[in-house]
Amino acid sequence: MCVVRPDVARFRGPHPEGVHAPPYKIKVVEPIALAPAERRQEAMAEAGYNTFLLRSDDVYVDLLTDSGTSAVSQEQRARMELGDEAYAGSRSFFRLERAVREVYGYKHTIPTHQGRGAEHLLSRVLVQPGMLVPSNLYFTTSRAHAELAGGIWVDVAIPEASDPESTHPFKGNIDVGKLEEILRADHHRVAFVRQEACLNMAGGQPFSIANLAEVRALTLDYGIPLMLDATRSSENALFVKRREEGYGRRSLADIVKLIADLSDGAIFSSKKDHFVPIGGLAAVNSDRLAEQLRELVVVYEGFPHYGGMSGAAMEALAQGIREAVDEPTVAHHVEQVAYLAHLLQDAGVPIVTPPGAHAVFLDAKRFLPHLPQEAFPAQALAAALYLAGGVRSMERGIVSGQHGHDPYDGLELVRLTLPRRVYTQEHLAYVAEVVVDVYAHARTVPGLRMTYEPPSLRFFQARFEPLGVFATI
Ligand code: P61
Repeated sequence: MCVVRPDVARFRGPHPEGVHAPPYKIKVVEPIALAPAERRQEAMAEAGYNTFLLRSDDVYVDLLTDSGTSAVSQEQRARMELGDEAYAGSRSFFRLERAVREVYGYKHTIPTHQGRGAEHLLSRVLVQPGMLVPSNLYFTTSRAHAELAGGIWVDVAIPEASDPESTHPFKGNIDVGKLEEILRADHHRVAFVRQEACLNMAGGQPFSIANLAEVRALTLDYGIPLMLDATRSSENALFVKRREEGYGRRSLADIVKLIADLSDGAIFSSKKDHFVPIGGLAAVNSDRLAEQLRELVVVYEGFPHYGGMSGAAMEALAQGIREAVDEPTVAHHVEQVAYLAHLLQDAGVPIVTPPGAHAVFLDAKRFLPHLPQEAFPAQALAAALYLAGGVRSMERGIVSGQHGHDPYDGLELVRLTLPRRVYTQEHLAYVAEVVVDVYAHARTVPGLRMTYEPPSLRFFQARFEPLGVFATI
């Protein structure tokens, strides 16, 4: 059956969400191949059972991340030719600044080499030792920069954010009561409040406008800056349009702007919603804060008119920002995720619900119930998926989440992340087959032992040894 909606043709297959036909066709291709099973065994051992350490030549379908891995459009490529590589006063910077003003409305744009560059600058300016940073869950690099500046991260996510089985439509919401308590008791110690769009660590889950507006009202009452992590705010806006009453008829661009209007500023990793391989931004309204950020950008990133990006990269980013409010483009990505999620749910595979913006998250605690958390179930599952079918995913469990030597009994997830405009429905069907196969043999997946633990952001480079033999599936 084919149902035509005004915006785009929507094909409904056996899966309730169906899938959008892509609003693009493919002009340039990159060959990929499934390495033989013996090579995959060798490659995984060489990588110390850490998917970050695999070579991409050994990977077939790469769902490690949507960061910098999306396909650029012909318009982005064309504009790259116009890159003005002047060290200062680059035309490309001013085009980028205009795109940020038009799409998000922020007055000042400070470009950085990528998102964590912006997080670093923001934390250095706003966080003094001992200050608090309340946020809807943490993100690895955001928390690391706040802590390097001496700050204390405080989780103010709603409890549903940490429950993989909750079907709450807005698991990215902040617990307003909890935030109010902190502000009431300690507002002079709060550096800024951070709210992340499509909350990565909860499974790519959005916040509602109603929640953001409440958080906004509180931060205004106490005079505390509200800074968004707007890296995936386009997708958050799409969920608002589809799930929150009163927004169904608003354009995606309107909702994206509304989200930005409810904040004092934002950081962006532009490698996600903005479709560029590299780049990031801090964007703020306050003249004073912009001045302080510019004082630091020259130390750590580059002159404020490029901040670590080339003129060509800024041109691609300016165009990418406009594409990030194109509803069919954003909807296609989110619906690809929903499609993969439904294939897996139909087969009984335990995933985080509802499916998130940019990834399907497997719940490794339920997938591999025989493994205790000390045996790194999510890390082991990511290894098993690669061994079974060359599919690369990312651990988001105790390896990524444990903080120093604090006890950790939190989420234990494997992220299957979809780059934008890259993989087809056939790739997703293949991935689903691999996951379902591994699920059928879940009991054979052994745990792991960590053999090398780097001192910070350990998940990137940690190494492991299997506690048994990974069966050939
Ligand atoms: C990702 F395993 N994300 O999701 P940068 N904020 C948010 C992000 O998602 C984000 C950054 C800031 C990545 C890359 C990555 O533990 C990891 O441009 C919501 O990567 O510097 C990045 O932006 C940082 C993967 C980062 C990780 C940290 O795959």
